[in-house]
Amino acid sequence: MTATQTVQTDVYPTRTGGPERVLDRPDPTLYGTADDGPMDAATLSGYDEKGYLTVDELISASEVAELTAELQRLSAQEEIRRDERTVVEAASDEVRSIFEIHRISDVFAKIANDPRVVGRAKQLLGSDVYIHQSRVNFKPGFEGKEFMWHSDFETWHAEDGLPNMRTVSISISLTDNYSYNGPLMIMPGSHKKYISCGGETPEDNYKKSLIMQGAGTPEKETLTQFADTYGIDVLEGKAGGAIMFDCNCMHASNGNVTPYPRSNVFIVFNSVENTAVDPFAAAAPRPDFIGARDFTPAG
Ligand code: 6CS
Ligand code: FE
Repeated sequence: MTATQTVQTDVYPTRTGGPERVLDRPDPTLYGTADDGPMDAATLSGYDEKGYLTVDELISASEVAELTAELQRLSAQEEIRRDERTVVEAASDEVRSIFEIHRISDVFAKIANDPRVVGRAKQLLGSDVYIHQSRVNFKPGFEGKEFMWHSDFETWHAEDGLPNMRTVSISISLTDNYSYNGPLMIMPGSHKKYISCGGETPEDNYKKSLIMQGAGTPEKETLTQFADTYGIDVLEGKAGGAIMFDCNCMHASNGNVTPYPRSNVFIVFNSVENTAVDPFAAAAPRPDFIGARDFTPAG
């Protein structure tokens, strides 16, 4: 270690090759107050307690239509399909996600930096924020695969080097989310406990984990304890609505065997007081289209 390199204490050890452990979360969930943005005290305390909040009609029907048209335009482009930032469904060869969507598309850059979005993220995190990751997720009808239960922070800590839990994701629905077409499921309150996972991070893990996560998925008995303790909320909602959820919520989504696609734009805001350092449990950081190294404030 060079003299200048500061030792970053690892508050959230994981994938250290030891057994899985459930740890307390020393970091707060909510960093701002009702005076710091558009959300009132009741909304904020609900977020603090459950780890998430919902916003009905965050964007208008015409904005949904504009984003959807942009999606269709992008996913039809051969160079987008070939781009390393595009993840294709293993089975159907359909586009599953496009990462860094706010850099690829001006239409998505606009919503990612919209005051209705950034203002809420700044209020929850109590500081300026930058975009750690953005992606648009398609869960195509009949083919959409599931996402197994996980904490996003566990990955962003282990593989992207986010030191503390001062990070919030927003998922803006571009299609109606029904109980049956693979909506987001969150265990309310689970964000207050941190599951330190066993195992170790494989080399270039992101090449597989973005299709089907392996390292960092908790054991079944831990997930059973969590489900029994916290329950499972299924986040149904109309297109144009949004869910904002803490980086450490235990969440998942089922597959989609219905004809109705489930598409959303997913943007991760990290506090500028919590910028990425070296990964805590990986040989090298993931590419910056997955974990940003540009900390320019959003908005
Ligand atoms: O690894 C990641 O960063 C991504 N993986 C999942 C399943 N959720 C969060 C994030 O987009
Ligand atoms: Fe996730």
